[in-house]
Amino acid sequence: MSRSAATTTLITVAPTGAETAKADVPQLPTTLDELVETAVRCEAAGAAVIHLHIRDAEHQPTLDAALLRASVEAIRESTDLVVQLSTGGSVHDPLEHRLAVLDAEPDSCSLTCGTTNFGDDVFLNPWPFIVQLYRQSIEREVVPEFELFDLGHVHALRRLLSEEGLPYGGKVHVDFVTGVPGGMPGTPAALMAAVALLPAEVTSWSATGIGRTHLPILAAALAARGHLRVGMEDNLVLAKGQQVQRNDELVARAADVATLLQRPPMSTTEARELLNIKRRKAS
Ligand code: KMH
Ligand code: ZN
Repeated sequence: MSRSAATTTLITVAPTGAETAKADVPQLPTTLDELVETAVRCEAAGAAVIHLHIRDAEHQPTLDAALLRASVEAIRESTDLVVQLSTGGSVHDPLEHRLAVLDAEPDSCSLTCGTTNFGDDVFLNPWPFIVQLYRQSIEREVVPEFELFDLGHVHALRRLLSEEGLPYGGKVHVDFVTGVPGGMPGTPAALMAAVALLPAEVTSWSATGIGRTHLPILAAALAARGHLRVGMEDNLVLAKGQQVQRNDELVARAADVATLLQRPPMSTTEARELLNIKRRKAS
């Protein structure tokens, strides 16, 4: 019998991000070999989607076109994970470089629905950029994941869908990124307020909490029939005094909690159906 999205959990792993320095956290996967090994381990632990930021030879965030393409291809060759490239990059990346990310032909891309304060920095997402990236994702047949850092972003998503129509594939998947200093707090109350405002077109949602908000948001999302994003982009601490050593530790814990709550991890095939991902890998 096939399982439904209501009885399973989509787990996305965000293994690297753009904010943590390799020098501070040497176990952060930054090289292509480390990323592939991480992807393989996380798939085995229950992840179905990988949200990818890449680093250059000096471990600095980069949107280098060749490296992006090589990373997508290498992960595709070694796993069946849905490969989602970040179009958020780092707060220092120019908008035109972020638009060019889709040239690497990922399965999915992140698409943040508004500008947000990001610690002491600003994560810039002006409306014309959002529309341009959205139109480009439709043209390139890439499924966007709408990243919402604040209640205003929920409303911007409503406007985007009503003015521009449905995304490629027709499914609307949202990820709430909570607990960023400058965005919505990582509390169950804030998450539930945001969920309540989602437009009717949304077909699935997941949530992540930055840092210490990670576990409360994981529990709240599962309780409210949402899906999960975990990973070292968002959280570097497994428990008090215990640093995360590998991303699959976070995936395995999320899978355990989800299974305990009778919603075990979704397979990659089920995730592809949920998100209506175009098959790009030669089978
Ligand atoms: N690194 C943040 C500035 C995304 O991946 O689309 C943006 C971010 C969102 O991580
Ligand atoms: Zn990201």
